[in-house]
Amino acid sequence: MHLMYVCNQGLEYEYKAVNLLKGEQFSEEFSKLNPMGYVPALVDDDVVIADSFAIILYLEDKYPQHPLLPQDLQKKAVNLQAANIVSSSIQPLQNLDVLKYIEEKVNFDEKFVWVKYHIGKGFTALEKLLEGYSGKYATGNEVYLV
Ligand SMILES: N[C@@H](CCC(=O)N[C@@H](CS)C(=O)NCC(=O)O)C(=O)O
Repeated sequence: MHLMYVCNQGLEYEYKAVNLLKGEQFSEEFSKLNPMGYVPALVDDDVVIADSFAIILYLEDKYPQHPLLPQDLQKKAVNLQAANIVSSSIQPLQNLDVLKYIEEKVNFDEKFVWVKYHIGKGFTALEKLLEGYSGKYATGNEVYLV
């Protein structure tokens, strides 16, 4: 389902898109994979993982020949920190249910102010963090976790 994994790893996969605006994350089929109603989810035979960080760590362990975390400890920490900024301090604050809540409890326009503030804050922090590390990709010229 909404599997984000770098194609150059040579793994075969089937990609199934879930249209969030159509509410497909709440379908019976997807709810069985993730009752939280969030993408992505990975189905690997009988293994079902519905969290991007857990998916990446699973793939990291299963396919160690193409590490997604650098050996260098500082670079590894930067990757983990950047991933956590996105997954803890940006993404959850702009999910549809959060915006709907603000729209209903505060007002329609406040959700834009909210989203702009949190995305701006997160990306400003990311830019600072990645200064001095970025290359072709966020932390260098290799594809890593971020
Ligand atoms: N902790 C989860 C959260 C994933 C998440 O927030 N996904 C968003 C899209 S990137 C989502 O499914 N939103 C559905 C919604 O807003 O209803 C992860 O990192 O995989």
